Amino acid sequence: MVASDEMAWGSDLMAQALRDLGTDYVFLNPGSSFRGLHDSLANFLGDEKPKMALCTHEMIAVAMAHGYAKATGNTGVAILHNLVGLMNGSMSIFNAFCDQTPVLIIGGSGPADPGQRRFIDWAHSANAQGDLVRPYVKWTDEPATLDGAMDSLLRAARIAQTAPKGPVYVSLDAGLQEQPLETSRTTDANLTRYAPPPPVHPDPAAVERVAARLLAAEAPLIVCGRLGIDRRATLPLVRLVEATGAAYLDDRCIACLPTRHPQNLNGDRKARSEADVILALDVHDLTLATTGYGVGRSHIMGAGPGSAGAHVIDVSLSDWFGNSWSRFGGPTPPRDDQIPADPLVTLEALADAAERLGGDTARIATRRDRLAERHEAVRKRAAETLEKRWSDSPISVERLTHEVFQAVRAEDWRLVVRNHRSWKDGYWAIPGCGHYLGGDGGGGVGYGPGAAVGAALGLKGTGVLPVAILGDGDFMMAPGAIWTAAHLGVPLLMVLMNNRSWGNDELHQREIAHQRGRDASRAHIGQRTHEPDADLATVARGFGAWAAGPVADPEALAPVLREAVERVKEGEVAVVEVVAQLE
Ligand SMILES: Cc1ncc(C[n+]2csc(CCOP(=O)(O)OP(=O)(O)O)c2C)c(N)n1
Repeated sequence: MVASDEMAWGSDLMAQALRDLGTDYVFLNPGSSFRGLHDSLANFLGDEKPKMALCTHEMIAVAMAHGYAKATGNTGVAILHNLVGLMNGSMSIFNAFCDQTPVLIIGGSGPADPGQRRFIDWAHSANAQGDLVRPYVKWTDEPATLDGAMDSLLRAARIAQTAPKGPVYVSLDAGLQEQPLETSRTTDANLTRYAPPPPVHPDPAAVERVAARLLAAEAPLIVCGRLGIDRRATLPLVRLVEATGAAYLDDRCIACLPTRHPQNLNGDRKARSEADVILALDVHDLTLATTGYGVGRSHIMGAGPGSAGAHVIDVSLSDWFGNSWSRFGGPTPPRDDQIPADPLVTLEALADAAERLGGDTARIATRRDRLAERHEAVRKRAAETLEKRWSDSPISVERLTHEVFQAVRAEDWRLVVRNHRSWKDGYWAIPGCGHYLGGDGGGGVGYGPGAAVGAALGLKGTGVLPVAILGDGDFMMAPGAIWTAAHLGVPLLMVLMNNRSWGNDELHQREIAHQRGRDASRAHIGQRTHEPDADLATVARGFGAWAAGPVADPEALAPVLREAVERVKEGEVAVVEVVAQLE
């Protein structure tokens, strides 16, 4: 019998490689295709670095790795059982791909040797298992030897962290995992030599040109995207916005510039159409950022005026995004200038250049004053709407958004997930990049619970209070994430915006009924989760959370949220179910 702390099996070496790569957690649902690796994690590494985070569904496991990666900047690692686990996890892999998030998916597979297969291994093995997810990962491999597995893990980790980042898939053959090591092995501990490449710097001439163009513009607009999850971006973004006097908008599902900055025009419908120069920073769908999609084909080349009016500058690595399969990212966007370089480094260079060049300072000051008035007008409208809908029952989305912020504003909070369809601008004071971790990326519902718990796990022990605001539909697809949070003692405030409907799609049914002149009062059929009303607080409690609700009385909301925050500060996962309006 070999002592458990002695490296003796193929999977011991694989587990050691995961530790060497800096993996603190692996998110998994178990399966015999990685029972060797599972044993090595439990017995050889003692369930520490990495620690196993047991999940109730593979969709949740990958979403947790996704959220964890966004909260920490490290690669999230999930282990999925052969084909069936991979199938369950595939939608979340797609989300991580679209969200350009580094996630290492380890698959169990095989055994490749037919002589070692049980009946179920035949059914659960594909000749090329990675085919299932190849279109939406950056790389796949199915190494045939142990040396191959070591090289594959290193390569996968590097590719995942190379910008544009994304998920990678490596399946480790069960036979290799269970193979005894014939000679004593070590892993190469000097991992810095395998590090991803440093950021690509911009062409200085292009930086000068773009800064000058922004300064000379009549109505410049800056739109910032994925860069918004990186806290380091706040200061240079503020500097660039102020030096150029540009209007500012967040790209979809992100928050970058401080929301109270007077040039922040989120919520102002005209900001986009008025612009004569648009700088898009790390924006994946340039058409959406520059024109917004309307109904019709006006954004397709030759089909209408599109974004021809504005001079569009693209600062991103989008052309390097390895997307050979889908049209994710929108129609082929027209661009007048581009800087294909690291967005953060370029942003810093642009801020320096704009400050140095200066421009017409009086004109820029006037522009900033005008923007400040419009910024205040958006705030005023938000305050008026809140007042008007203050006592609504079910609780209005505005009041819900407002009350959650009031409950956490004194804490060092992070908004780890929010239901972006019903998010209302104007109620949260977001101090800048990194305070909201952005959306699901690919629009796959079921992301929220796992991503929130994964992010909160990444933030555990930092003193930060993680907050998630989820739709009831999103929650109902993956409520088991709560169990993992309770099991691992993950502090998290999760607010469920329960409109008792797959609201986004109920609205679609209303629209189509109107278009067709049909009865829109039937739009709720096949959409509402009523009769019976699901009691989500009880579900959360059943998974081990502290939970309150359903809260229907608007006056009861603030005290319940305050109590929930106290629970989170004591280290618990607290779920508050709120009965909310659809719009
Ligand atoms: C996996 C998946 N299934 C279905 C959809 C279609 N869809 C988009 S939003 C949505 C409703 C989500 O409901 P909920 O989370 O309650 O949010 P609400 O729209 O009510 O605010 C659905 C079903 C999707 N995007 N992804």
